[in-house]
Amino acid sequence: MFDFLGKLIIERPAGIKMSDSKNDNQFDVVVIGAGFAGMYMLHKLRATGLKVIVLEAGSDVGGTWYWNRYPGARCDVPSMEYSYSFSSELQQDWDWSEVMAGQPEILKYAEHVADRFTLRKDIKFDTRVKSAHYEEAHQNWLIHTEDGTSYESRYCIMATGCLSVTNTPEIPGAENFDGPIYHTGQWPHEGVDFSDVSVGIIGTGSSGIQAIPVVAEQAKHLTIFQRTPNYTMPAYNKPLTSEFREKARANYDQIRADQRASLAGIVGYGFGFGGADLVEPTDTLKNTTPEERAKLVEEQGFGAFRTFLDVGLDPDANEMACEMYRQHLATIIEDPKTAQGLMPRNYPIGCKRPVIDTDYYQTFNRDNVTLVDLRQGGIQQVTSTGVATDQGHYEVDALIYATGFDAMTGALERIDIKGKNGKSIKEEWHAGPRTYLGLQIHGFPNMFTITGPGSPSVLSNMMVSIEQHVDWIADCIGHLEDNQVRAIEPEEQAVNDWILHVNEVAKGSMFTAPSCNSWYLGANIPGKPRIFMPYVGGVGEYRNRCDEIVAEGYSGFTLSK
Ligand code: N01
Repeated sequence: MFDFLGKLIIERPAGIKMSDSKNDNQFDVVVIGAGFAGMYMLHKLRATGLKVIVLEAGSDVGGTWYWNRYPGARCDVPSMEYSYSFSSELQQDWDWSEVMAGQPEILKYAEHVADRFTLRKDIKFDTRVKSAHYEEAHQNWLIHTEDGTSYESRYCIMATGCLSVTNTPEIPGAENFDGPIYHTGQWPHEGVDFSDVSVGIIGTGSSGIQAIPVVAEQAKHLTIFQRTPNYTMPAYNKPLTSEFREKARANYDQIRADQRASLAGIVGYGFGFGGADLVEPTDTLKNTTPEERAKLVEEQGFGAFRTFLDVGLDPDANEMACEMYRQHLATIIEDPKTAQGLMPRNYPIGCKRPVIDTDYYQTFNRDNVTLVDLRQGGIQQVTSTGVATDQGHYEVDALIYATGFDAMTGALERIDIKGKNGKSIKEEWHAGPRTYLGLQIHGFPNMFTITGPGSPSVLSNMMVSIEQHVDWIADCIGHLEDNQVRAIEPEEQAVNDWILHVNEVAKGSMFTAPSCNSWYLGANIPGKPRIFMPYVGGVGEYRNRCDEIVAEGYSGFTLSK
């Protein structure tokens, strides 16, 4: 166990300034969260000689991979790309077993990193942060945890994750249900045995779509309550050969460089759709005839429209692609009514987060699976024995909520964060999140948000975006320390300009189409302001802008001595 009152003294590289002497609860930096962001932040800051602690609500490292242990949980980014690049030895040593790794393997990787870099000794687990208040008089952050401890720190770094606060809709009667209710995002660590159990699952986003095939294999019966069908593509996951791993490892420098310069932080090195390389779409779907489109669907299935550039830009071309999608779907599902029920309609492909699945649609051909298309009649209430809908009552013994997260802002707003003049983050963000670069908030000096709203974040391979932010923040703190600067915060005008830019680049994309309701827009949480939160301009462009800002002497930031 981590000995919190014990020694936090670490070896300081020669030439690096020692922090002032401090008592046990005074730090240079408090990092909140020990997922991949918090872990790397700790490793990086240690090298600067500052006194750092990480506070983590869970009992171990891993963040999203620690909590999301539902059956079928898997990453949809190739594992050799969804991994740290900061240590060449680490990336040469670690063997990924599959193209897209499952949750247990990714958690093992996080644990390995924690062991390898002895991270746990500076992480206080089972510690949930309740509040973080900026004390203007001392230019410090005062951080309180639920166990009643207070920490004082010059810098406060939020590594709280973008999809870490679960969304549990208040469905009337849920408290009267006789069986257990699970949430995919807070899955029991000991696992759940669904043998001989009739299970109901609410939600068909990435989590539901991953869990459904695996639960169906085990359960007596699985009833799927689907409000909005999703567009989902097969993952074509498979074991990695040692030849492939070796080849990728030999090319890691190039792969990492290409990731950093790309749009989404993914190169797709050898892992593209159906085993083919990823392609840059260039063709125009609107120039094709119905016969040509039908042929494409017959030959390429769900991949039929992947080479067409206008699908992402032109609503009419997008609707053609949606129709091609539905045509192929109809050929997979045996029961025509179920096929109709699974067909997404009235919103574009590319509005919601793309879903990658394993045997999702095939699952609906099983005898023990029932689809309840809630578009034909919604949920009225949960009863003691099941779920009552406008289409009738469905008996289930156990319920799974695969109902997602209060994304991007949820984890930050759940903490009582107050900046200058006692202004809360909730007040500052009452009309939606306002940041400069997704890294800092005006009026909250020395607080940083890793992969915060306004950065590429959830639109990218999170590992690439996490590493970029951590490196930027560590360099920034190093600059402040070297130049005896006491505080940094963005100018209000810089925030306004950045938000304008974030909205500008998202305009015209399918993400912000009027018919689109996604968690990117906050549309899944009642009362949440409808604002497109991540930065769509791409990780390469974004990185360049962040670097330019540093080269311009931190333009848009106020640095005070
Ligand atoms: O959550 P979601 P998720 N009654 O919000 C439904 C990442 N992730 O956990 O669409 C009935 O996407 C809701 O219906 P609707 C990934 O970024 C990644 O699945 O609002 N239904 C929807 O179907 C992903 O996008 C991986 O109409 C209700 C579902 O619940 C993000 O996490 C794996 C309802 C929620 O879908 C979130 O995915 C898993 C209600 N009252 C997650 N309330 C990979 O790496 C909500 N729903 C592969």
